[in-house]
Amino acid sequence: MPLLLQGTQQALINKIVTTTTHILAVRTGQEIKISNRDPFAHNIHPLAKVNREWNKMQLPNTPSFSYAYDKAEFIPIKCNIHPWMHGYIVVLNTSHFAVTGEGGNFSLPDLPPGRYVLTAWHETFGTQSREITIAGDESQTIDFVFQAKP
Ligand SMILES: [Cu+2]
Repeated sequence: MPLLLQGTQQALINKIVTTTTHILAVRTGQEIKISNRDPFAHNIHPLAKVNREWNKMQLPNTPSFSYAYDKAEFIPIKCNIHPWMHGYIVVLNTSHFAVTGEGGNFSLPDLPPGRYVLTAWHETFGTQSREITIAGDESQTIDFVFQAKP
């Protein structure tokens, strides 16, 4: 089971393991709220290399705590107690990002006109980038195809 990560403005890491995504994307400096709703302890351990690495024991029925990362980084996160719990915190220098939903769809609403490098990242299949130009009020469909390795 993955570590459940979810969040919007105030991101929340919730360790009850019931959903499909285990990727949390935030901006640099954005607060990530980490809470334990399970009746047992976790040791939350983001494996940062560019940012500071830390781990923290979180007992049941204890208050949530918050953390923000200063630098952009793709940070694997695990629980030191439960080896099946893992996910990623993706810290980005841009506010234009999305985590794909079921079916792999994403949207980037309110992207101002301009030229962009659009990068798709998958934890197993790596990254693909494409230059796009957005003019005016248009909307574009961009498809990325990742090949599963045999
Ligand atoms: Cu755990």
